[in-house]
Amino acid sequence: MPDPEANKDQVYADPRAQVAAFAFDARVADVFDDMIRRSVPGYGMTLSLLGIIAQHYAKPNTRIYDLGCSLGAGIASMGAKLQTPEVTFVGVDNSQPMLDRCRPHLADIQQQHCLELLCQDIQQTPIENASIVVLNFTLQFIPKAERLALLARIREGLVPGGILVLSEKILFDDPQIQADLTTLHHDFKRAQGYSDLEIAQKRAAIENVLIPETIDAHESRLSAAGFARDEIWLQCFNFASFLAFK
Ligand code: GEK
Repeated sequence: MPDPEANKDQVYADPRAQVAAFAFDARVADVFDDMIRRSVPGYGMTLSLLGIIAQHYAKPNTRIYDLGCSLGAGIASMGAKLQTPEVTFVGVDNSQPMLDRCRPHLADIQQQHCLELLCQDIQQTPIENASIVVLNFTLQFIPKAERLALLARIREGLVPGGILVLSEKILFDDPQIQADLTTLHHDFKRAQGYSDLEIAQKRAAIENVLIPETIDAHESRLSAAGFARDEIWLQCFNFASFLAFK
């Protein structure tokens, strides 16, 4: 009988003498779906609405990129909604353990759509003929100084009318709001069953790995990258998703 706890995130459940920097290794990949659902408020909603967004913006004979695709949840959501068979999904992630587990998750999607899965740094991925590019909680892992060049290449690779969906953990300029929304995020995690120890150790592990920025910083960069306009279409506490238009 399958162990119901097998895919439950317990990575930070036991006390560690030293907390190493967070990595998308096999242990994380095994439990990643549970980890992100219980860690990112609004994650499920972001995914299901991504399907609706894709229905509206996907164009025949174009490519749809999911950069930092992890287990393929974004492609699964978009692919299930799209009646347009003439699109090619391109999922990219530089974690081999993630990609190894991604392909079987996308078996159904592959029956209906072309699918390419690439194990590479998204900074090296050529973006071509794209109607939709998704960066669902991935830009935050790219060094800050390299984010503009990536966004400019994405904009360049979009067809007219193409969009970028950019979801990120965000910071706030006002220290009181920053403190309150961090507390609410931790309250959310506690309500999902994480202990104070798990929350503290994960926070220490991810601190210098996931670098969030303010909404203003994101919007200024999207504009500098050449996007004509953008809007936040979903925000849950300190997590937000932007739609940016070529
Ligand atoms: C989802 N979008 O389920 N190149 C390629 N992949 C990278 C890079 C890079 N430079 N840096 C990080 N990654 C997914 C969730 S998770 C978000 C995305 C999170 C990959 C990394 O291996 C991981 O799979 C993903 O980006 C980030 O909707 O864990 O908060």
